[in-house]
Amino acid sequence: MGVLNVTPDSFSDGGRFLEPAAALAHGEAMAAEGADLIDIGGESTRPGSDAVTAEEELERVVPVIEQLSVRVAVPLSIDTRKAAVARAALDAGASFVNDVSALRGDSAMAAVVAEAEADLCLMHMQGKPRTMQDDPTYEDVVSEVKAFLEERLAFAVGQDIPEDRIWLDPGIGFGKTLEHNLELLRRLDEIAAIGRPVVVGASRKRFIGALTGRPETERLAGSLAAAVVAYERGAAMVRVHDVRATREALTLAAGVGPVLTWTEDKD
Ligand code: HH2
Repeated sequence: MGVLNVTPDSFSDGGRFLEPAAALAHGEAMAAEGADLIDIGGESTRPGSDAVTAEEELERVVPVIEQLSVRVAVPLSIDTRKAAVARAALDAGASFVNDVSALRGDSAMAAVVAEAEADLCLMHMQGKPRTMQDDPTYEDVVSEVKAFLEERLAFAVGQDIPEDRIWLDPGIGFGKTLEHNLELLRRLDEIAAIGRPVVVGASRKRFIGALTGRPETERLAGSLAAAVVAYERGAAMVRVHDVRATREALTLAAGVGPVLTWTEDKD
């Protein structure tokens, strides 16, 4: 899943793709680099970010989705918490809704997704973007995120969204400390055990900078390591800024195949 942020303030690429022409060119480039899905967002959810109005979000994303959907064969995702934005994006050519609020942000969202027969990603977040990094606390981050995703999955299915259209995401960096993020990646197999495909968005995030000392634009090596680790522990999709490099890293990891457990008494 390639990230296309049509925003002035996203944490690693804010302002670069706010102009529709730049956004289209970047979307086409990611499709050519092998993205399987392009995730278009008009509102930053970085820690401390301010919400934007539906009108503003619509103005940013709809023209890009309309034009990109006729230029690339790759399916398009709308990254939004607002039902009105999701509906317009689906009408304009998107087929996947990436809702970082997991249907908690807008009570009309579930019906929009159900009616359009769209795919849906439900993501875990503790708190709200403005304050979520103030003091995130968990007894056991993995079991709490897992229980949340199971509850949201059941809720979505109860709202007539077929289970086989739903993806789950532990929400790396959304109300989590460095240790929480590492624990979620370490034990990602427990999230995958829910039985739905797992999405992981670790690309260029702050926890990578905390470990490597690198600014947002210099976190490719850490991001690739996170993608490979996530893949090996059961992620079905990774949400990334650097499509070509990630595809190459995952092609290598997939070529090697799954981790095998050594047993002494093999024939
Ligand atoms: N992370 C971001 C935004 N949307 N969606 C999912 N499903 N999973 C994620 O981890 C995720 C997401 C934040 O990254 P980015 O879009 O690059 O930045 P910003 O929110 O500042 O636009």
